Amino acid sequence: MPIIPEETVQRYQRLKDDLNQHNHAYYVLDDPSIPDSEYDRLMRELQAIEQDFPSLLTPDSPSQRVGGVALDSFSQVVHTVPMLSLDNAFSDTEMVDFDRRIKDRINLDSSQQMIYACEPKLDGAAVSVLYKAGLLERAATRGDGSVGEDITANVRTIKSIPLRLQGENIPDILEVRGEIYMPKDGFNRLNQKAKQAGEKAFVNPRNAAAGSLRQLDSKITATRPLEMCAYSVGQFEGGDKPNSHFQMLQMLGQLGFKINQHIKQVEGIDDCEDYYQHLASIRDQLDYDIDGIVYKVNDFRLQERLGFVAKAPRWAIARKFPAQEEMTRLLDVEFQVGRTGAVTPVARLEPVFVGGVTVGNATLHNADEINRLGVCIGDTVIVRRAGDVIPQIVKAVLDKRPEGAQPIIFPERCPVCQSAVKRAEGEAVARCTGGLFCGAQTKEAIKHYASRKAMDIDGLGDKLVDALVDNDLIYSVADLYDLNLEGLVNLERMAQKSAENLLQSIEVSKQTTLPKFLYSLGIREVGEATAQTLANNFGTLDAVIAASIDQLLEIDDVGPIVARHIVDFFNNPDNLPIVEAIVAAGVQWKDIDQSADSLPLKGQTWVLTGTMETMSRAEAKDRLQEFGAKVAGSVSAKTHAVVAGPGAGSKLKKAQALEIQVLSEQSLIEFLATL
Ligand code: D41
Repeated sequence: MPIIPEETVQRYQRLKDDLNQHNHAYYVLDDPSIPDSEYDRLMRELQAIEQDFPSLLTPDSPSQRVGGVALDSFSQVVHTVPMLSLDNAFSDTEMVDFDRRIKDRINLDSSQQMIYACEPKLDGAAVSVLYKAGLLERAATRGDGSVGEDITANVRTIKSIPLRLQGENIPDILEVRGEIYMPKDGFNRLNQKAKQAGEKAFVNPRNAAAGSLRQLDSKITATRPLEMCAYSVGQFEGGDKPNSHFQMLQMLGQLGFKINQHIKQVEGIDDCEDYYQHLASIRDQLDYDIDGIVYKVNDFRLQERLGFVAKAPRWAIARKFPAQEEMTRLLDVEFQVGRTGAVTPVARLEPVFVGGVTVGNATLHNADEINRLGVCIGDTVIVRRAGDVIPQIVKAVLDKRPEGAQPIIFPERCPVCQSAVKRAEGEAVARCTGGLFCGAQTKEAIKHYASRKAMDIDGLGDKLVDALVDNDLIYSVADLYDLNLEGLVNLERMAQKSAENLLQSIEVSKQTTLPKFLYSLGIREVGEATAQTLANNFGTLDAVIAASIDQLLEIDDVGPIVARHIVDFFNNPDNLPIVEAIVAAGVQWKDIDQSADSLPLKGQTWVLTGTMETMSRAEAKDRLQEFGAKVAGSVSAKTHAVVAGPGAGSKLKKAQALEIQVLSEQSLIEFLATL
């Protein structure tokens, strides 16, 4: 065995400690202590030492988180202290009953309040992680609560689980129980990659987490974005045990585990209800799925006195949220035509209560998605509605497929105008080729033109646009300016007053800005940000119309596809006369001064994250763009500055890691005032 120089041994120990600490700061505290590049450098140095002196290598080395040799099977693990299950409550009354049962058992009179620890119920997989003398020794799934599977190799790859406990007061034996879960953004990224590679996507983050833990090859687990939140302990020997659940969680936090941010101690059942309401209201903003709240009697002595029935403790309960996934039947599929001609399949469902509302429609996105799901009309399907996003079909339940289920056939002709439907090479979306000849596209173009972020024509809603087009009062946006009182009042359900108001709104909307006008035209791929960039770079409408592909490509953020769409739009013989008619009708804006001092932030990219408290996010964005800045949605090395408000998360983290300047909302306001 080679003799290892003493300074190498010391340097190795130091690197291990430092890397473990940086890891903890990054993955547990969400507060990186060094830039990624520096972390990588330290890791390479550690790996080089391990390469030269393999005898130094120990299982708690941060280099061991990449996974090792694949197993043939998982061995069984007997839980010395059984992993109990949780009783469920689905209503406030069941919660009141729970509280009363507890008070009765320990002879509290009804005026006295029980102290509960409240925590979100993460939707993942329950595991046990055992530490001996501070070192991670073994990890196991919950299994049936008595026997689970040994998943140590997989758990070692999860960066928010310490390989070695930190701090003082480390018990000789400590078995931590927690929930391993996959955060929503990691789940979305993983599924995006799977779809691109033509692989099967995961149905939801819980399945993805459980599936990742069941890999025999830990190198695969190492690539999955998993995290663990600790929620209780099993074995605990040789150390000072805290007196309450809440204190125990604090202790676990000090030992290096991730603890949920929202845990709270409350007094009495009414405060439990408030906690439930509060979490239900922020559920969609959390970056992980939760399916309810867990309430636990806080005091360990009281927990012991209450004991358990069957396999569930009497001192804890899970209050479930309304489910975000339900089964229902796919009755039919309709094809809708959007502003750009995109033909979107929409599923008509047997109405089902899911995610707190009754859902009758869900999007099926496109033909690829229909194929991927392999769904037929008549199938039983799982629908998911999380937050305010459009309900999705996540799966067809194949063993419930009825006889005679009909395959979904994507139309070859537009259901509105009968023009051919074509799908461009490499695109997922199929489009009607009818252009403004297609009534559906005309209607959508007018709705977009009138919308709030575009020309902002108050009172011109979707239904009214449909009626105006269906009654041949308008054929294009330019015709809006020829509308008159007689025509309007002849429409069904249009009162004199509403007609007058509409004409007034159209008049008011004529004063606009160049970026808003460019956005209103509904040129493909030209969203608000691109419209603003075009306006800032060209200054006038005529200059945008005259721009060549090459001139457009000189602008940051305008790629070949957008440039092509812009040139095509103004070359289309139908479009220019419409634009000219709009201008002739009196729509006007101020051209944009091209001189440098009017656009002091030109060339800079800014990112807004977290909550803005004084101005709205839209306002902050407008102001920055007015001064020529680009406002982007994600942080990269090219980002000039990040404005971070309360609740900022991964974007702020990334900015800090990249050493990009970060401003508070207040400093942004002060900065803008100096421009
Ligand atoms: O977040 C969770 N999924 C969670 C699960 C939690 N926060 N606390 C839990 N506490 C328990 C007891 C009270 C038995 C210690 C649990 C679970 N159990 C649990 N998870 C799966 C089965 C039981």
